[in-house]
Amino acid sequence: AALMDLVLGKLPDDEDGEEQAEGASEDAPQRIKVAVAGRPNVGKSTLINALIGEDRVIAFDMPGTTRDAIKVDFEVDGQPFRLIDTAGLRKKGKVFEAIEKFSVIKTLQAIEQSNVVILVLDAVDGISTHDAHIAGFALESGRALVVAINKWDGVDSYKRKLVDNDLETKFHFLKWARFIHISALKRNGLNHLMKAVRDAHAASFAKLSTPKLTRAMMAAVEQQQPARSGRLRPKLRYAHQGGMNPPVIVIHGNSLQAVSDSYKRYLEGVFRDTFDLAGTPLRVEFRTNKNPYADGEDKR
Ligand SMILES: Nc1nc2c(ncn2[C@@H]2O[C@H](COP(=O)(O)OP(=O)(O)OP(=O)(O)O)[C@@H](O)[C@H]2O)c(=O)[nH]1
Ligand SMILES: [Mg+2]
Repeated sequence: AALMDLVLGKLPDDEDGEEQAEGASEDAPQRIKVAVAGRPNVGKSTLINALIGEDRVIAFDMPGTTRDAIKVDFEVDGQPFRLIDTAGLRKKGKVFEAIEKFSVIKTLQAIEQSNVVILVLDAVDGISTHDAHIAGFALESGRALVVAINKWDGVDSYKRKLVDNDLETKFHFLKWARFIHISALKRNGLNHLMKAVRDAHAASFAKLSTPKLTRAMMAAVEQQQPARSGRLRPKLRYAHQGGMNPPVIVIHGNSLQAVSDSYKRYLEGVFRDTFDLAGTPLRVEFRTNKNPYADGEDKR
């Protein structure tokens, strides 16, 4: 969101108010909003046309073909989707850049307003650090993410290995995301892709009960205690869900400010495994009990 503020800083609010991110809403929205994002020319528009079975958006072998965020509604097996085609993002210095000035803003907005992002990569062109930056933005925005490695028809087995190795090094921070090899042109792998989108969406709107979360947390603590930090011994008491899309898990207790980042990551991993939260970012937050009588450990 920081990047979004940076980009939007000097610009008028031009979007329709209807399109709010639904992170705070009680239930998953009926229609799954999917932003299709990636570098210019990777095949985003081709993918959308392949999914809907019509040539509804313009695809062309020229970077910068799509200038605006275009919405297309369609259904798969009775599940309504809204696909949002976006302009390809380039990276220049610390900010994103598109062929046209306003395209980048529309693209970043489309990501923020979606429930799931399909990040399209180009196997023929190879995996670049720009791809990882776009993934990083999706991650920061909290959206569920599926990575589509497109143009798989255009690479031989040698290049396929190179691409997969590259993905492991450049996308190691996305271990929880699904990676699907597709050919938008030949319409291969599209069922797999949409299944992954539905799973990621379900995970990002998962309902996690307080007793189940607390039980999982207790089991994690039993397995491995949080380390003492100076005179502070963190005490984890219970956990509840603080939000969806992405799921937020709030842990209550004492001296939680002393919990290390690595222990926090350990807890995230436990929650991911326990509740099958593949495909979505996950946030674990700590809330320390302010009651001085309940906080005896700190006083001594
Ligand atoms: N071999 C191969 N070519 C593809 C595939 N998908 C797309 N292409 C080609 O890649 C080129 C770019 O496709 P687009 O769909 O316009 O790409 P885009 O990501 O929408 O590009 P921008 O709108 O400029 O950001 C076109 O020539 C497509 O035919 C694929 O699966 N295999
Ligand atoms: Mg396009």
